[in-house]
Amino acid sequence: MTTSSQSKSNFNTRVKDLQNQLPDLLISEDVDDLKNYGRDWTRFIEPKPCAVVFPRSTEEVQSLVRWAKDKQQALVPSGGRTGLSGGAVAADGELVVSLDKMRNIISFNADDRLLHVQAGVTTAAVHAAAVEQGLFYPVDFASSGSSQIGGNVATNAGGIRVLRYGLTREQVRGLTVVTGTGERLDLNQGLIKNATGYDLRHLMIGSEGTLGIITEVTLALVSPPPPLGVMLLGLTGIGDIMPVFNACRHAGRLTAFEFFTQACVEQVCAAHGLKAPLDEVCDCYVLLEFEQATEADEAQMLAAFEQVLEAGYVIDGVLSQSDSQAEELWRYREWISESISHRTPYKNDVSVRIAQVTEFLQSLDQLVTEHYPEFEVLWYGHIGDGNLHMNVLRPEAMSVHDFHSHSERLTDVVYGEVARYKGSISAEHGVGILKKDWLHHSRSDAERALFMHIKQVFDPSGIMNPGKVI
Ligand code: S2G
Ligand code: ZN
Repeated sequence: MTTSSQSKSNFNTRVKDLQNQLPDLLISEDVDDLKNYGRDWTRFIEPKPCAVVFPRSTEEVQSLVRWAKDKQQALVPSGGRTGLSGGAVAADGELVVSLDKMRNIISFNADDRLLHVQAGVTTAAVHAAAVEQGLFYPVDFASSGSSQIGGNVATNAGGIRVLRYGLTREQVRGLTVVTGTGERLDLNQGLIKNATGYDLRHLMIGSEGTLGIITEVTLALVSPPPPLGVMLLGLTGIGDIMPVFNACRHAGRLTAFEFFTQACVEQVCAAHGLKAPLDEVCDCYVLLEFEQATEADEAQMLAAFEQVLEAGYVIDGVLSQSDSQAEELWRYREWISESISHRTPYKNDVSVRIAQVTEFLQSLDQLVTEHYPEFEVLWYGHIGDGNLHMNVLRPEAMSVHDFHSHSERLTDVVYGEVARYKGSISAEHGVGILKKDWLHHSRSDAERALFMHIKQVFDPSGIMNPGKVI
């Protein structure tokens, strides 16, 4: 058993060997790089990588993986480092493989409407590239400015428009991956139809770097939506969400249907000096976005608003009259996460079938209040696809460490309830490290046994993001 100083010297020797084997590979052992590239947005685990490398091509990644396999060196792929489950944390001498230097837009084909990019391209850059071509890349979320498309694919990122366009998975038409054996796989080649056996692309999507490193992505771009209207509605209670959702989605084409409680509004208003969204303080709110191509679209959605107002589901509401007002309304939802980050929130990102959302939310809220009355819990999320974010704010006086262990006990209660509803313990943030110990609440023993066999096939040496997911 080597001591930490011995293992440190091993690593240095090993990094020197890597430099000799791959002299063109950019490598950093800078202390700040080790800290910043050794983690994601989570702050519960101390980053301790041995070094960070910055490959610039699939070929470099392939040479690197082959070296790592020979040396039994663990690798942690790292994209925009916006993950929320510790999936890109290197806490035990792993070599971080940053895709930061793989930022090329490789090609665009107008007939296919396919954008081929390197994995390090940010989600925002993909949005911009789509707009340049008069098209639209629909997956969007608050961290899209720094998240990278490779990481979005590795975690099958969702965001605010899943209701209308699906998750990242539905946009991926091709993938280039270097597996743990050092093999390069070019999957699906941009085809729409391809009935030639197992679709390995979909195995890689959501694999969180545990089967291979995604180096290139081919995305299907779509026609831009018509002008979009935004309505923010104040509800009398959680029980009103579904009647409002059904009334609105019968009235028009929704592109988003988000939910958040008054406690979220208070955090955003306090952090940003915003005034309350409505004159009345409401128990909870929904923010919906809909296609507003014609005046009739607007009239139908307003009729739905009148209907839910008269029925008593809604207390008050506002319809955006301009793009800038629509943006202002979105702030109450989009700014929640960043407004509470100083409270190191413990995040549960869960999902149940839409039909169960109300009952699930009510029973969980009751459970949490019963078991942990001292905790400040914020509820928000993508109600339109059954995804709820339950964020427990760290009490100012409590240390991050103590808070984390307290929250893990609460998590047993939460995930027990998720299992009762046959829901998912991680709707869109992935399993990473933080959710791994609770995976059995959502995946059966048989499924998790198959995970191990699949891992063995794609990463027989166990160098790919060890300790994550399984
Ligand atoms: C959201 C973003 C991350 C968080 O706001 O929809 O997925 O804070 C989240 O939970
Ligand atoms: Zn979310």
